[in-house]
This record gives sequence, structure tokens and C-alpha cells, in this order.
Amino acid sequence: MSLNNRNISITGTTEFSELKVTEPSNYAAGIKAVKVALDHAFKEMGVAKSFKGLAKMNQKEGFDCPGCAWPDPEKPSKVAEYCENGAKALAEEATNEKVDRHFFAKYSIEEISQWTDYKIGKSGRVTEPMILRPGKIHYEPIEWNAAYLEIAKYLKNLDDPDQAIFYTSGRSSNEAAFLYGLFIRAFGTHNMPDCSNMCHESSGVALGETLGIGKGSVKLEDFDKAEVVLVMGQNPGTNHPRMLSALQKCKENGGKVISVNPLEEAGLIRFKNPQEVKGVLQGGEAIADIHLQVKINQDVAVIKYILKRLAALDKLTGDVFDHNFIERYTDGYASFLTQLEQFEEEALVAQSGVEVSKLNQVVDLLAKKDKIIICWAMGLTQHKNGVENIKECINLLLLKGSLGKEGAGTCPVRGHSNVQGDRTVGIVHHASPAFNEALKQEFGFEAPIKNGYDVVDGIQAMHKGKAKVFMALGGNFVSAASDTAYTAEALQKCDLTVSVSTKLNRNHTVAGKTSIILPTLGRSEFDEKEGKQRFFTVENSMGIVHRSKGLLKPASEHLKSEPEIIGGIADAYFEGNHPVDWKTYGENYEMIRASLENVLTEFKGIEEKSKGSGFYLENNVRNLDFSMLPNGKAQFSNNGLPEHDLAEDEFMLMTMRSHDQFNTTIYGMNDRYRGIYNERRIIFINQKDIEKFGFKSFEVVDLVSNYDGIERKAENFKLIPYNIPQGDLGAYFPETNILVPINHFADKSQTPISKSVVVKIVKK
Ligand SMILES: Nc1nc2c(c(=O)[nH]1)N[C@H]1C(S)=C(S)[C@@H](COP(=O)(O)OP(=O)(O)OC[C@H]3O[C@@H](n4cnc5c(=O)[nH]c(N)nc54)[C@H](O)[C@@H]3O)O[C@H]1N2
Ligand SMILES: Nc1nc2c(c(=O)[nH]1)N[C@H]1C(S)=C(S)[C@@H](COP(=O)(O)OP(=O)(O)OC[C@H]3O[C@@H](n4cnc5c(=O)[nH]c(N)nc54)[C@H](O)[C@@H]3O)O[C@H]1N2
Ligand SMILES: [Mo]
Repeated sequence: MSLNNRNISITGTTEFSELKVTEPSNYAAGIKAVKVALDHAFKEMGVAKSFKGLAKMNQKEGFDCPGCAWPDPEKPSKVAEYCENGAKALAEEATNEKVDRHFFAKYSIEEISQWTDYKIGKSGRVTEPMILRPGKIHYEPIEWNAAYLEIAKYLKNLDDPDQAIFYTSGRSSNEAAFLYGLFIRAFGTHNMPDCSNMCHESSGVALGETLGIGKGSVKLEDFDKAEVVLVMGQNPGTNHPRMLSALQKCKENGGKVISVNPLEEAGLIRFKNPQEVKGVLQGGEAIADIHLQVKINQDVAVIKYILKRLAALDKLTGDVFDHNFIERYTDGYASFLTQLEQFEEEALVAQSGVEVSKLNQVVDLLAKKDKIIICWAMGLTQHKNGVENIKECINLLLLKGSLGKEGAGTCPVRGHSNVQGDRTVGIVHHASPAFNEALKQEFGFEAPIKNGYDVVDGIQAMHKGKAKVFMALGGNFVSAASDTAYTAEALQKCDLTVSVSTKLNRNHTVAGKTSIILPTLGRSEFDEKEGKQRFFTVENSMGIVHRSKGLLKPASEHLKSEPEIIGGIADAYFEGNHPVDWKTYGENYEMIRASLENVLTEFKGIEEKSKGSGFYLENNVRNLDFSMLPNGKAQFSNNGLPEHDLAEDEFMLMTMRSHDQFNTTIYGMNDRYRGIYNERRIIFINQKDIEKFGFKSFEVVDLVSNYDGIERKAENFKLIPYNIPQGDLGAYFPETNILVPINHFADKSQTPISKSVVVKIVKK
């Protein structure tokens, strides 16, 4: 694509490597996982650094794993508490490869953009601030202060603060995110798109409307006591491997696990815990007792059927639903039952694609139990009806009284390691009068009262020229967001794009007229000021706030921490004319925390309480306090079934993660558990569909989506016969993001429909 006089590829090469396919694995983890973890670590970091880093990951006096947000066990672990993919996340951050001024002098962004995401990422850590001047294709070095002044110049030149957009990816600490949000509000906007908008926003909206808090309610120990855990639309063996230990414990205590997924993911079949003898020498633990192979986006049909059967049983016995709970704590039961009656059982079963006998097994199980946990992730959130998918899960929990008690509750399994914390401390595009008032009390300035852009609105604003400066605190916006071609144009139209990054990524090539990269410390790295080590805090998926302290030697002596960078930009912008002393705040995390606890009282005592295992933030669901909701009650909801009306030759595509990637960071080319090696440009398809349409296994095809008359094409994929429902397809993102239309997203949460994209397969 040629914009700004630069010829940039938005996908990189679409050539194939050497695909090898085997049978999918029927277990996750085991000794093989330890070997693969160490192979990655040794290759990227060398042996000594690997052992030093891995020994301190997720330990009390160590650093939080830069991978997912699954919590640490309460009891300190003697052995290292990490998983294969946590080790890869660390290896990726602590790599010895460097991207410095010589690298950028050698490679233009035009050339880098031709590479695969894998190759771009493997180039390594950015070591000094770099600037790309208008019309140029090579980044050049720039001093830190000059970079701050340049950014301030662009911000001052805007006609209106709403012409700037400030993105956050969920790896930033609470301290960095709080300071960033503070600066953005002081600057005068709520344009704070966040990776959550593409991730668990549907969960936040659904949970907020039904239970009064946008977070989950379970604690880790609830898994020990749960009688049933439903794992819906989530692949824990790859994306939250440490969750498998929690499921294993649940099973050992007699609990049952049900998986609801179009694929039978390895981690849900069997788990070989590498930290236990039986996991290493014997077969490990079987995990899912029942697997419901739902068709893509038919989860509401599954739950509706189950609820209909349970309601019929309850009519007979009166003790299947928790009527005391319903009476005391909920609103909308009668209306919910009336709506439920309108659905036909047979139609629900047909629509779900699941065998009725399996559904009935789940009905029998749930009828007698009330300690139920529902876990979910992107398989539920990234659809047009993402919010309703989750509300239907809440209906089940409300009927069974499975909230506010041991072994029961909601468990949206978060993605990035501090995505939940970033939200808690103020990275939100909605204006909050209470938060604004608290900021005024603490800092003496008025924050804007207007809502800002989320990811989708932000991209459209840039595309229309309404926003001209884009800054990202972490992430890889162009590859993560939907509609790659449109998003790339939007970014390239900006006068200035700024990325605060650890590693090189595609977003640096899809640059605005001017582009700046500010290299920052990773969380595994030693962070000090005048000889004193600094720590920061994070919040995990279950609302525990705790410290994280890096220990590895930073990738370069020129790196700055995220708060220092935000403080530097704010200081250059305000030039001392603001009640906040930005530079001092940026350097002094204790001061940030002292202000944080004044603004958000649930953080009171954070300086001390964040030690060791940390402390739980408030959670109204745990105390069954629904006073913030209509009538002071938790809310039932009436949800419909999604309508897709696919033509004969159309498929439903889910875009998901391989076992060797962290979002847009590609660790390697394998998807070991699914039996795919050495290739990412593949499509999982049912064998019957291959035959029905006269394709051949491994045939090379293109994928085309057509929304509102606009055709989008992703080229060169190999068809892989796989155990997936007929009519459904699976493929990896970011390669397939080019197919996801910008203007199709979940109602209310605006999360792109990355898990239900209607596509056709086009022969070459
Ligand atoms: N190693 C590693 N860890 C990660 C990440 C990573 O990329 N790599 N990413 C992190 C982030 S940001 C996030 S948000 C999480 C993501 O964690 P997941 O949500 O587990 O990630 P996905 O690969 O998108 O997997 C979605 C799962 O949902 C299933 N699915 C798809 N559509 C449907 C549907 O309609 N219904 C149902 N029931 N299931 C469906 C897919 O088959 C797949 O198993 O992981 C976090 N942890
Ligand atoms: N089609 C499709 N699209 C999706 C999804 C999907 O399932 N399908 N999933 C969506 C989801 S759930 C999410 S969360 C988004 C993810 O969207 P993002 O968060 O924007 O993407 P990441 O790939 O996680 O970002 C990786 C980059 O972050 C930088 N980085 C890493 N660590 C740090 C750090 O500590 N500090 C700073 N400043 N930078 C750092 C590195 O430069 C790295 O290249 O993608 C979304 N996009
Ligand atoms: Mo995510």
C-alpha cells in the first residue's frame, strides 16, 4: 500500500514454509512442554539468563509473568511457577537480539514490512528512541528529550484534544496506566481505546449490566470446591496453561469439567502436570468429562436448551433452581421464564449442532449441583451477540444460585497480564463523573466530561481525518485490530504515530507521516532510580493486586520505564504549567501509588498490602450486594439466538491463536497440540466439507469475506482436514484480520466479530 510516499506491505509475504501435519495431541503439557519451553528460552536468552529469569517468574519476590493474567497459587511454590507459554513469553521479552540504529540504517520500513510477523518479532528489542521523518523510509535515532518535545509539538498543534488518540495494551503496570490516564485527561480527552475493546469488553458490559461489576467473581480456591466447571470458548492448554492445574484440583476433589467448544482442544482432554510424578511418568489427568462440540456462535442455543430442560425438571420437583436466591437477589425471573418457553427444544438442539444425548448429560449433572463456575474467553466475546452470550451464562448461574458462595461464580479468563488492572485504574473511554471528581480533589484539575473513542471508533476517526495523532502504550495496533487494510490507512493518515514498545512489530512500519518509537523496559528487567530498585503493581484475572519486580539486565542502557516516558511527554507538553509535577510522578512510583489510593479508595494501603500474595480488590458479587442495579437486584436477561443465514457456499470462520504465539507476537511456527508444524497459513475444515465442495486436503485457496458489498481477501492458505463442525472454519490471527470488517462488531461492546466471520473459500 502506498501512502506517505512509502510502499508498505500490511501482511508481509504470503509464501509458504514447510508444512508438516500430524494427528492432534490428546494431552497438554507433560515433559515435552518443559523441553519446548527450555528450547525457546535457551535460544533467545542463553542458558544462564534463562535459569535466572525462570526461577523468579511468578514467585513472591519476583516478577509477574508477561504472559496471561491467571493468578498465582496462594502458597508460595518451591518449584518455578510457570508454564511452557509463560517461558516463551519471557524468552521473547528477554531475547538477546537487538534492534538499534544500525538495524534501522540497514533495513527500511518498506523492506521490514515485507517480512512475516514472525521474522519482524524475532528481530528483537528496540534499544534507543527512533524517529521516522516525513517522506523517509528509514528510522533515525533521536534523543529522549528531543522525542518528547517533538510529540508535545504535535499535540499542541491540534485544534482540539479529541484529535489525539491514546491506545493501551494490557501489559502496562497499574502505575503506568494510572499516570497515562491522568495525562490523557489533563490533556483533555477520553480517547482511550484499549486492547480490552477487542477482547473482554463484551464480558465487562454483560457483567456490569447483570451483576454490577465488569469483572469475574471467583477466587482460585473456588476451583478446589466447585462441583461443575464449564469452560466455554476458551483454549486453556495454550492460552492459560496454569489454569489446567486448577481444573486438575477440581477433578481430584470430585468436580466435573464440561467443555463447550467447536474444537476438542488438547488441554481439555488430558493434562500431564509436569510438576508431578504422575504427570511425567503416567498418563496424567483426564480433564473434560463432557465435551459439547458446539457450532461456532451457537452457545446461546446450547445454554437455552439446558435451561429449558432444567426449568421443566424444576416444575416437577421445585428444587432444581434456587428459589430462595432468585427471590432474594434477582430481578426478571418471570419474564425470563416466559421468553424461555418460546424456544423449541428440537430447534435449539439442531441449531447448536451438539448431540442431544450429550446435552442431556449436562442437564442431569447441573440439575443436582449448585457449586458451578463458568469460565469463558474469546470464543464467547468476539461475536455480534458477544454480550448476550455472556448474559445467557449469567442466567444459568442466577437460576442455580451459583454466586456469592464457595466453589461458584463467574470467571472471564483475562488475556494480557494486566489488562484488568489497566481498566481498574482508569484506562476507560467512558467519562465517569465520580472518577473525575476524585481526580479534581487529588490533583486540582477538571477532566473532560465527554466520552472518547474506543478501538473501532478511534480507527474510523483517524480514517476520516478527525484524529491526527495516535499514541500506543504497548501493543501492535495495526495487526491486532480488525480490517487490517482499513486500519493501516487510518494510521498512515495520521500526522504522528508514537509507539512505546519493547519489541519491533508491524505497527512500526505502518507509520504516520512522522513516527516515533520509544523503547521501554520489559517487566522482567531491573528497574532502578539512583541505585534504588523500583517495583510496580498489577491486578490478575481474579482481582488480586500484587507487586512485580524485574531482575534481568535491561536490553539496553537507553531504555526508560513506562511511567518515566509518560512523565517525560507530559512534562514537555505542559512545560510546568499544570498542577501535576509530571516528571517527579514519572520517576517516583510511590507517589503514583499514594495518589492512586486517594483517587480509588479500594487501593488504600497498597504500598504495604501489595507485598507477598497481595490483596483482593472489592467485588460486590462476592458479598451478593447488587445495590447499584435496578431494584437493587441482579438482572436476568432475555437473549435471542443469533441469525446468520449462510448461503450454501459460505462458512463461519473463527480467527484464533496457535500454540506458538502471544497475540501478534509469533513465538514459533508450530501449533503442536493441533498437529500443525512449520506453517501458519492454514485453514481447519471438516473432511466432509472438503469432499462436498470438491477440494483436496492441503489445497491452496484464498478466503474472501463480503460485507456490505465490500470484498476482503486473505490469500494463500492450505486446507487442513480437522475435527471441526461442518460449515465452520478455523484459522490464525493476525493473518486473517484482513477479512474482519471494521463496521461489524458486538452490540453494546463494539468488539470486532473475530470469531464469526462469514467467508467463502476461493480456489486458486
Ligand atoms: N500463549 C498465549 N497465551 C495467551 C494469549 C496468546 O496469544 N498466547 N493471548 C492472551 C489474550 S490477550 C487472551 S484474550 C486470551 C485468549 O484466550 P482464548 O480465548 O483461549 O484464545 P483463542 O485462541 O482466541 O481461543 C478461543 C477458543 O474459543 C473457541 N471458539 C471459537 N469460537 C467459538 C464459539 O463460537 N463458541 C465456543 N464455545 N467456542 C469458540 C476456539 O475453538 C478456541 O478454543 O489468552 C491470553 N493468553
Ligand atoms: N482476528 C483476531 N484479532 C484479534 C484477536 C482475535 O482473537 N482474533 N484477539 C484480540 C485480543 S483478545 C487482544 S487482547 C488484542 C491484542 O492486541 P495488542 O495488545 O495490541 O497486541 P499484542 O500482540 O499483545 O502486542 C504486542 C506488542 O506489545 C509490545 N510489548 C510487549 N510487552 C510490552 C511492555 O511491557 N510494554 C510495552 N510498552 N510494550 C510491550 C511489543 O512491542 C509487542 O510487539 O488483539 C485482538 N485481535
Ligand atoms: Mo485479549
